Amino acid sequence: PKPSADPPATTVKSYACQRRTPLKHHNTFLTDALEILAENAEFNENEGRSVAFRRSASVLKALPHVVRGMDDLKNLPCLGEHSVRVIKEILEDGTSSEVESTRQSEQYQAMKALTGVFGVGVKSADRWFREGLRRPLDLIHTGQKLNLAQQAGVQYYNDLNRPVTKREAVAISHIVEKAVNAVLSGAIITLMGGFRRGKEVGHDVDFLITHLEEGAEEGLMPKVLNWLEEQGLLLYQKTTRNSYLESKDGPARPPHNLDRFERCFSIFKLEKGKEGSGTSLNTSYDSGTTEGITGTTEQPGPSWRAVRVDLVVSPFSQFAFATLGWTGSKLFERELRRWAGQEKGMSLSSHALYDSKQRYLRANSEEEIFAHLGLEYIPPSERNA
Ligand code: TTP
Ligand code: MN
Ligand code: MN
Ligand code: MN
Repeated sequence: PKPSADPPATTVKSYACQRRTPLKHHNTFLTDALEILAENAEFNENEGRSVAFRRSASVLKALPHVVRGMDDLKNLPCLGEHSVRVIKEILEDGTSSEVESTRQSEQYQAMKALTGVFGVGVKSADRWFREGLRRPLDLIHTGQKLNLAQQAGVQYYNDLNRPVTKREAVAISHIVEKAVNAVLSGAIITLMGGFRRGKEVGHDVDFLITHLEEGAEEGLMPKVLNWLEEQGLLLYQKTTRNSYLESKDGPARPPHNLDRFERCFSIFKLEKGKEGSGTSLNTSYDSGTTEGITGTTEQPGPSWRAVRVDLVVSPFSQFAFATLGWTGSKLFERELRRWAGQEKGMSLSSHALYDSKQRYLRANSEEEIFAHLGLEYIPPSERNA
């Protein structure tokens, strides 16, 4: 067959939430390169640039074929001049000099290593980089003041940078189910994030917890955490309000929601060799319970590993929005909100959807939210934008 003599009329829609993006696609050699540049732009706190590269990469992920030449880019949306230049270089030379020099650069490597520590954001990493720090261990050697999250991040650095397998995610699910059921019966626990989109590995495990009876979920998070703590299963935890609530451009919403939607960033202690057995609970630990990360010098050894877990509790009335908001990918979420705002004059968050007249639009399922937004339903496995 002639490759691109007669380019197929592949119409790619311009918002990621209008397209199907499978987990495995045909253009990793290009998207990996563009995503290095996106990541580097994030390290330089250039959000506009970062999003532009991520959007370009995402368009290529949605293509049903390998990009072999510049003709294949005809009629594709979102490809800015810079991205096109990078793609052209890779198609012609096999690599892009900009991508390679970024990859090799001291700043990129140090920022990657430092932001790879749980609890370390771009701002801290950049400050430390400018002070001459390069590796996570430099934080210890130079006696940097670290908050509790960062202390845990350093302590469990190796484990937290090792991918979490689906098998381990299932084992963690069993623990979370046991914990939740111990303090409230009839709660619904759903695996979110990358694993819901079909990923085989992840950097953490995300859960959304709700209850059919509105209000029954109130006060659940502290009880669950207490239970986990008592069992010695928590290495670190911090509960915060949902970050979407902090954003100034979020939708108007009833103030009582502010206190009802909780999120917990945590690190679980997962016993090895218990995955898939249905229970990972075993009280024969080498040391007692831990409080935060204080009072423990124990390191992940042969018997257990540390796993990042995100827990979110949502009232049932917001469950569909929370489900959509916590499934990802991050770009897909961002594009959904941009679509809602720019194309529909609506306002979408992981709590609610408001129309252009600030009227709340009820939804009991993700399908209903897509319908409100005038979008074709995209299943989780096709949201890997
Ligand atoms: P992550 O766990 O960061 O990413 P992921 O699960 O897609 O991939 P990984 O394998 O690396 O873990 O985020 C999961 C989803 O949660 C993501 O779509 C964004 C969403 N989310 C937040 O991160 N913060 C929030 O406050 C809300 C409401 C959602
Ligand atoms: Mn995740
Ligand atoms: Mn991630
Ligand atoms: Mn997460």
